Amino acid sequence: MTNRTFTMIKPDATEKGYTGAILAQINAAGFRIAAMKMLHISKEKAGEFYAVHKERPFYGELVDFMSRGPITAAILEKENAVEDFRKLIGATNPANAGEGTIRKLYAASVGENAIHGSDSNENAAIEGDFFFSKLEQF
Ligand code: 3AN
Repeated sequence: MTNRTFTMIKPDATEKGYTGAILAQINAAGFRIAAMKMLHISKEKAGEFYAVHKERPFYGELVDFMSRGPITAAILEKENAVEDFRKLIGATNPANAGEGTIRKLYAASVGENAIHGSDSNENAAIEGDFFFSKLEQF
């Protein structure tokens, strides 16, 4: 049982200047930032991160998008972090996301959907370790 999840504020939200507002909403929802960095990942690194989606038709588009510009990666801590964070960000397609969710407020489309949130405790740990060494996790 872990109380941590992993997130990335994606290039679309970064380009539009939403990083600060999104981080404020995450903090206001009760998440503690346990690790954070802003970085621009290569296509290779994006492809590795999303390797589980390799066979999906949108894989190439997803890799191009995620390596288009800077992202903010973070590990977040809260009780029931994975599930509560998925609720806070809303559905993958912003058209289906609930009122007040981060994707409803800041995402443009299913492809450019502003933010990532881990879908399980296991993936939260794998994804956090993908971006942060143990020395960078607090
Ligand atoms: P989520 O991020 O909500 O867990 P996943 O894991 O199904 O959604 O998809 C991973 C990422 O792939 C999404 N955040 C989105 O950027 C992209 N994606 C998912 N479905 C599509 C689609 N139909 N067309 C384009 N991109 C997609």
